[in-house]
Amino acid sequence: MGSSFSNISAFQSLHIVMVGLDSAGKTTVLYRLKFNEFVNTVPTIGFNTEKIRLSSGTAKGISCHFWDVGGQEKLRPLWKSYSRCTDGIIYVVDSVDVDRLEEAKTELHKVTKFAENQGTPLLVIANKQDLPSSLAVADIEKQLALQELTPNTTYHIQPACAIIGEGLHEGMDKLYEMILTRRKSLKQKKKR
Ligand code: G3D
Ligand code: MG
Repeated sequence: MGSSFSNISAFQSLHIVMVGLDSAGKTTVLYRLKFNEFVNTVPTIGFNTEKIRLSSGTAKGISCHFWDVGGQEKLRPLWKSYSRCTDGIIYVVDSVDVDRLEEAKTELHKVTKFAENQGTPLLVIANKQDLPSSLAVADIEKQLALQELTPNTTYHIQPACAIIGEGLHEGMDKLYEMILTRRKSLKQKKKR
């Protein structure tokens, strides 16, 4: 592991919450990362949680405690309590579900505006890129208005296909980098 990644111990777990509209592919992402294979999902009523040691990329060996919270409308009020004070937020978007992109945008902006989430690094997974009608990442970034998120939200948008796992480790590496950068700047602020 490179020196810039050496200040999170392999024994320390990062706390990551995964939210997004129902059927975006959150649970598929979770079990793909956990088992390195496709697991058939059923709609999540409540949440799933897994401790996963990342197996690839620059974040290899880093342990993450994931919370995958159901995305149906009646479950979304739960997102506030699950996302508060986490190390990172993953927001999964269905790149084909153009009709609900506006709804996805509204819900995402709500989550990043919670006081407890100020500054929490955000990984947006533009999922289902394997489907021919999937929107390009640049379009999704624009439609979700990611650049309008509060000024202190650092984000990365990652094209992915959770079914085969493509893009997931790249995305996790970016999230990990953003988490490290944030920790460093919080430490420096404390010293001042
Ligand atoms: P959720 O947890 O966000 O609600 P799920 O979503 O993980 O349950 O996935 C919802 C559906 O999307 C599932 O199909 C799942 O197989 C599918 N899916 C997830 N990721 C991808 C992907 O990258 N590409 C494609 N093509 N499909 C994906 P079903 O048929 O079980 O509803
Ligand atoms: Mg689910």
